[in-house]
Amino acid sequence: MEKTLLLIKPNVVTRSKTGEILACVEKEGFVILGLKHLLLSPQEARLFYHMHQNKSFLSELVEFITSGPIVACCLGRENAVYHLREMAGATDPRKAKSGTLRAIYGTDVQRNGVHASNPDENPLLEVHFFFSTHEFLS
Ligand code: 3AN
Repeated sequence: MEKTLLLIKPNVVTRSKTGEILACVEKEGFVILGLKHLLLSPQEARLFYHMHQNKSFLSELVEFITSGPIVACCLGRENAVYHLREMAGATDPRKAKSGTLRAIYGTDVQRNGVHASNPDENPLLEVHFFFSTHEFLS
């Protein structure tokens, strides 16, 4: 079973919509292999988003993702990385297809509700950023 990482961002968690998102992913055939509620430090957020270190929006992104609790979820299913990206929708919720998580729960390109691992950015490494091997089912 392929694994991927879903992050439910502060703008969703603080509105108590975490359960809705978890229900949506389970309905799409994902198995919740690991689940964690946490508050990232700015240092951890910069490490997680290291691929964006030269982007103009990095400081805003770090400020937002550390502004409140997030939920990290290791999800499994066949073609998990591809399917979760499809469910998440385009980075900018205003451009995301209707019915996608970002179209429903996002408000702008930064407060876009969820992170779904990018196939080019090593999804398993992202899972291990949040979970040690005894913290998720394989
Ligand atoms: P995705 O999450 O769809 O793979 P990336 O990897 O380009 O998109 O961006 C990572 C995160 O950085 C996005 N989820 C979003 O929160 C934030 N982001 C991307 N582009 C911008 C931007 N122009 N302004 C502010 N935040 C952005």
